[in-house]
Amino acid sequence: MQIVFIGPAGSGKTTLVSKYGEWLNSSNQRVSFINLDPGAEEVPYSPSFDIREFFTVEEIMRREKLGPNGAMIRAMDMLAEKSSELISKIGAFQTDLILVDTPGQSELFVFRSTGPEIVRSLSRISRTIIVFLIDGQLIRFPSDLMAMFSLAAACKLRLSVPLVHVVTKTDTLGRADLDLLMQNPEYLEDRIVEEEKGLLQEYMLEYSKILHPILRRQRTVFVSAIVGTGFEALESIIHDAICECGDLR
Ligand SMILES: Nc1nc2c(ncn2[C@@H]2O[C@H](COP(=O)(O)OP(=O)(O)OP(=O)(O)O)[C@@H](O)[C@H]2O)c(=O)[nH]1
Ligand SMILES: [Mg+2]
Repeated sequence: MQIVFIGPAGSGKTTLVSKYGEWLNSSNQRVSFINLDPGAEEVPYSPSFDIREFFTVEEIMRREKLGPNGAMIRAMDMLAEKSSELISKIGAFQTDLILVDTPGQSELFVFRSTGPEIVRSLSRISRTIIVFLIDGQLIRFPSDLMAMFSLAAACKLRLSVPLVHVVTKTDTLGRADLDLLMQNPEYLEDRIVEEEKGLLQEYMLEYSKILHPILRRQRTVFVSAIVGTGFEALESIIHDAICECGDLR
């Protein structure tokens, strides 16, 4: 099974890949790591495949005289050229689980063609699931919650494989309010009415009606990669989502 970690820049992908991988290893599951971020400086795990063996964003910037965004776009196109090599290598891995770390600028991976192509190819090898990371520190208002879950929904639509939500960095959060925002529609609506006005308030109330059934149907896991909490719940939600009889597809 391949687990692809995707989320906005700095949401904690690399740290979670590393710590969750260590945790799985310590419970006798054989894990391989893949780094698909050509912009990464260092990664805290030993990758079995690392895109930086082929190119890095820094090299591309120098060689092609591009800025960081242009170089990252170029890198995604070059990653697409390497995808058949990547897929055949992964096909030969002997491990139970493959954890895939993705680029910091997730929008370039998700919204250009490369990410969807790679995920499609991975899902032909074996079951593939997206873990979508939401940085808990960035959710303070209803609009933050809506924006983050909309991004997750866009990611699910683009990549067409099961996706689970994970709120990260929970060691830095008071969770109660976040739980209420996600699980209690009345609380979310009250906050919208208190904090927003006019057309935006109307829009958000409408939108919350769409979001809530989704949040209710799909559990969200809370983790702290640094402290190492929430890993059992993450494993269980991943298992539910890939299980054909699960209800999360
Ligand atoms: N407090 C806390 N900080 C965390 C946690 N996980 C990650 N961080 C911090 O968040 C920052 C970003 O973490 P990364 O793992 O590099 O995030 P990323 O999504 O891989 O970042 P990019 O690849 O640059 O997009 C680092 O400073 C981490 O130490 C966590 O569970 N708790
Ligand atoms: Mg990273």
